[in-house]
Amino acid sequence: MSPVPMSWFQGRQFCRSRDADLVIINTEEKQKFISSFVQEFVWIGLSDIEIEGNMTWVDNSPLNQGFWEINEPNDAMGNEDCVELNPGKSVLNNWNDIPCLAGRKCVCEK
Ligand SMILES: [Ca+2]
Ligand SMILES: [Ca+2]
Repeated sequence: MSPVPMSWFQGRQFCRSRDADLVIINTEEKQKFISSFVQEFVWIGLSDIEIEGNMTWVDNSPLNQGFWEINEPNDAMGNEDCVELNPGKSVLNNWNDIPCLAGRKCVCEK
């Protein structure tokens, strides 16, 4: 995890400079695992920066199973393209799309 909050883009750079990338969560097991140790809002490696409404992982794989909060992703104000995980919400429904320039710590994975 990064020690301080940063934008999604900076978070990606932070991870990549460590020979890693933002975390990809493609199973329920992994979702539970990440949610179990994270204690604040964090970035995960999911966004619809490229094509609005088309959520993709940082390795360009498509999103198969999402663990969204209720009524998310909502692209609020047409300006929410990056995804945070909020450990305060229920484990299988804790993702939200928010503005990519918001400050969040990030979870990296090798
Ligand atoms: Ca969006
Ligand atoms: Ca949202």
